[in-house]
Amino acid sequence: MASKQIPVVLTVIFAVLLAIARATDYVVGDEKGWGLEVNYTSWAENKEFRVGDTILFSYASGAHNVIEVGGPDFRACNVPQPAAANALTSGSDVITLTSTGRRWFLCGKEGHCQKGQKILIPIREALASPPPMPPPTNGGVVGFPFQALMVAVTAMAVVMLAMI
Ligand SMILES: *[C@@H]1O[C@H](CO)[C@@H](O)[C@H](O)[C@H]1NC(C)=O
Ligand SMILES: [Cu+2]
Repeated sequence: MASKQIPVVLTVIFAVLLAIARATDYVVGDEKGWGLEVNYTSWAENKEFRVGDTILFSYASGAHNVIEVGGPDFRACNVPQPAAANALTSGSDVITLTSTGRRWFLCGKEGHCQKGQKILIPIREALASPPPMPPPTNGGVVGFPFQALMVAVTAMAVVMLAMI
């Protein structure tokens, strides 16, 4: 193959990988789940939550719960009353991140928030157009995520520079 085609091929591969990686399903605390043994600040630290991603709070039902609060309640570990009305309690609670901004969650069980069972989720824009996205039908160019294309073009430029 002519060497001029290599950047194009790499770009296509890169763009496809990016499109596949659109939405992420996070398990809060990973295998330790939602409880008292995880530092959720450091768990969230290196993650990029984006619109369209989901977060799963996994715990033994009854042992904990999940309550979404505002920033001041989050910082003060204040559980809005009545707690039961606001709490998710299934033990397998999925939250879909539908818009950019910040969301705050804590456990409403006595003393748990104070022990660190709270998490701030900063949400950035989706990498691509909002999922679910119809699969490409005719050639795959129409409707292709704009941002993915931008990244791909940048990657192509980098590859071409490297080849000079
Ligand atoms: C949790 O992690 C954050 C960030 O890594 C750190 O600043 C904080 O001190 C930790 N908290 C505890 C209780 O260890
Ligand atoms: Cu708890």
